[in-house]
Amino acid sequence: SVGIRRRLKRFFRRDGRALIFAMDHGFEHGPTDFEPVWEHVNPRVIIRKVVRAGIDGVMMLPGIARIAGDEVKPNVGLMIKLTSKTNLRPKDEQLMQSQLAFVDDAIKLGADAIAATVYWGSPQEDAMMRQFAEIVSYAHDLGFPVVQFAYPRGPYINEKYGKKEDYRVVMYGARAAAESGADMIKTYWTGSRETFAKVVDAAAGVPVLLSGGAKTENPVDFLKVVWEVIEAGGAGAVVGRNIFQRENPEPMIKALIRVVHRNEDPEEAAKA
Ligand code: FBP
Repeated sequence: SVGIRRRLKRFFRRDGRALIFAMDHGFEHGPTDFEPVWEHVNPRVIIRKVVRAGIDGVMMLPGIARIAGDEVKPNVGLMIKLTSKTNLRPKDEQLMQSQLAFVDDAIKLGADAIAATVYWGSPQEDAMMRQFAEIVSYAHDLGFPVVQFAYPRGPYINEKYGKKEDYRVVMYGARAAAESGADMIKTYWTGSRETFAKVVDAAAGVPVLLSGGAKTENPVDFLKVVWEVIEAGGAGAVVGRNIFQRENPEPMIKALIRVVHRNEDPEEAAKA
């Protein structure tokens, strides 16, 4: 619908690419993720910084939007994620995300897009698929785009492919995300431009964004991955730890913008 298309454009610049800040870690990993730069445990502080630095969009859970939604200026896309899990759960229940709020709640908080995770290959894949179907059907009815964090993980994946970052697994997840109605896909780095290009192809035109991953010691190492993603036809990146675990996130955000939107060489972008 036109509503979905218009709202999607709030995240992407004219080049069709986006740099989005992720901040659901306090719930998903626990507040220890903020210990490297403790003042960033305060969502208002870090969101103000990333917005000032020129980020295109931000992703958060509903409660963080209640606390810090005012910091997200109207020209910045707001993505509200409706599923999560804590790291406190028993290990055999870690392969499931539960719904902690509803599409209506996200809309009331001013969301431009709704986000939800699916662990493809999980023993609870069936429940997660149903959860995603309910979210996507309701959100689409109201004209809201849905972002799927398509994260394949599960015992059979490890047995058959060795690791969840194997491109055959990642592109399978991206394809399943596209086929289940996602308007944007967020997924893992596959290790090379050639393999990531296949992930992009498998998504059949649905924009694919990189999921940041753990902070790299050297910022250039992360910029290089994002550069490869862009060269592979990826639509940008959703980045958490590589931003908020840095004392001053601004240079990293500015460098990421140069790489994502100007295809700038990572070494040059890091120096600028
Ligand atoms: P990062 O850039 O810090 O990796 O954030 C992306 C993200 O998807 C978060 O939204 C989420 O909390 C986290 O990674 C999940 O990571 P995992 O499930 O791999 O521990």
